Amino acid sequence: MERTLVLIKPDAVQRGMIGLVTGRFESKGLKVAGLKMMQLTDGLLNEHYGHLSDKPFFPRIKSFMQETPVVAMCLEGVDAVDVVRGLCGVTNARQASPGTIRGDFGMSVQCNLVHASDSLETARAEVPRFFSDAELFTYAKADDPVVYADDER
Ligand code: IDP
Ligand code: MG
Repeated sequence: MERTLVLIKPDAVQRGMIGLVTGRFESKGLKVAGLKMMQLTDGLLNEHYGHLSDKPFFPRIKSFMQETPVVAMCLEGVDAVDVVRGLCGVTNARQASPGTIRGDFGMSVQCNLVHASDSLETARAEVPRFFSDAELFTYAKADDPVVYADDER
């Protein structure tokens, strides 16, 4: 099982889509291992978006991500990193495929509703950046046996 980080961004919070976005992941069969609301700090965003620090839009994305609290979520499942990225769609929401969260609900590059870890290596850095061990839960879920075949888990 993999674990990956999702952030529900301020545009989705402002638009009342926390439940809708969370529901997409739950309906897919991903397990919520951690979930909380957070007001992101400059320090955390400098770390989280460090790979974009030389981009002209870096200050804008930092202030955008602080406009409201975000919802941070750790999702668990087989191939969870790729599955979650696929559910989100490509960065530019206007180009994201219908059926994805960004493709169905977004019109912007910046305001694209969700963040999702882009690789297993990134997820392994991002999950502990946002969640302590005590905030992550391992539990059996009633639908586990029907979400996967026995040899897939
Ligand atoms: P990703 O979220 O699809 O992984 P990244 O390239 O990691 O995309 O960029 C992080 C976030 O920065 C994007 O989700 C988007 O909100 C914002 N962003 C990326 N490129 C641009 C841009 O060209 N203009 C404005 N914002 C951007
Ligand atoms: Mg990214």
